[in-house]
Amino acid sequence: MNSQFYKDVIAGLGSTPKHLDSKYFYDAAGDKLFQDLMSCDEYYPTNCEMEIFTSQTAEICEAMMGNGDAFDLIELGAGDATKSSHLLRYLIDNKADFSYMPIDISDNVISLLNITLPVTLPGINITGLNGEYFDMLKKAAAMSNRRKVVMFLGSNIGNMPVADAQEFAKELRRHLSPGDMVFVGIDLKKSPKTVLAAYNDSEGITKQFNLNLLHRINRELHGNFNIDNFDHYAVYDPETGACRSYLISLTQQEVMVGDKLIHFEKDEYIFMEISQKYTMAQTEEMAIQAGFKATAHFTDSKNWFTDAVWLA
Ligand code: AVJ
Repeated sequence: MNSQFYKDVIAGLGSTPKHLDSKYFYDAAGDKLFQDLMSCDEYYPTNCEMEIFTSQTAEICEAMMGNGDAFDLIELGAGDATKSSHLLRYLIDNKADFSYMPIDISDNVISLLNITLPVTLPGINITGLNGEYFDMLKKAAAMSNRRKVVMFLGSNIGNMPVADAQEFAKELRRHLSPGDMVFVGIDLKKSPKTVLAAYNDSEGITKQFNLNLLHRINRELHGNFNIDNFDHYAVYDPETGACRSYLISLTQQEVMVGDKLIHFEKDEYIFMEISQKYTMAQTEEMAIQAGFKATAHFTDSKNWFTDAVWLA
């Protein structure tokens, strides 16, 4: 029990207030629940970004291809690559000289992509990398010195508080060279009710998605969480644009994780995840602060979501 997962869980549940890191949502069961979420109507971000990719495929891919020189198309947090598949297909059909390098924290995801993509997208040149974003970005850079286009889709950047996202953008810029490009999907501020419904869906998929992390701790870290003793609670603050989710302890209880005893008061919360929403102006400010030029952005017809092009 000295994995990073174990250390982070013990540190998070040992602090006041308690918190867990949402990057650990994605084991095989979590990947499946997230897929269910993506096909749920109330969870709008996927549909919005899908609309952008299907309605503006050529424009997006032309921006990526630039003057036509070879490039590495690196995707941070690739998931099942459903969304990027639209772009990949166009790039292959148009004889773009690129290799696709999906990076994901889930080894389940990466081994699946390595097997399925060559079948669904014949002719694709794929190298999947399983690990943390910047570790894998360094690995990718060591493998080739071609121009880099880094995709960071699905508002994954929203799972960081604003200051961390800004720091992340700066760090990303430091890993890139002039001419390299970032293509980043960002969820925009909109009706608070619409946002909240996406993170508090009526079918309870988001609830299962959050509770799965407790199941995962039970499975992998010898925990004994009684899942029924926790409820999901989501809030959206239209002022800051932060959507936050919590698990609430329904009783006073003791839980073991490995050999560590964790005490919960009744109504005590575990902070689980932030999904930050931005204004368009804020996204451009972030790009500039990080040393990028925000050269273009693509949006869906409702203006709920943007995919921005940031040039290094
Ligand atoms: C992983 C960023 C796409 O924050 O919207 C979905 C994860 N959490 N529902 C998001 C998530 C709860 C999701 N992303």
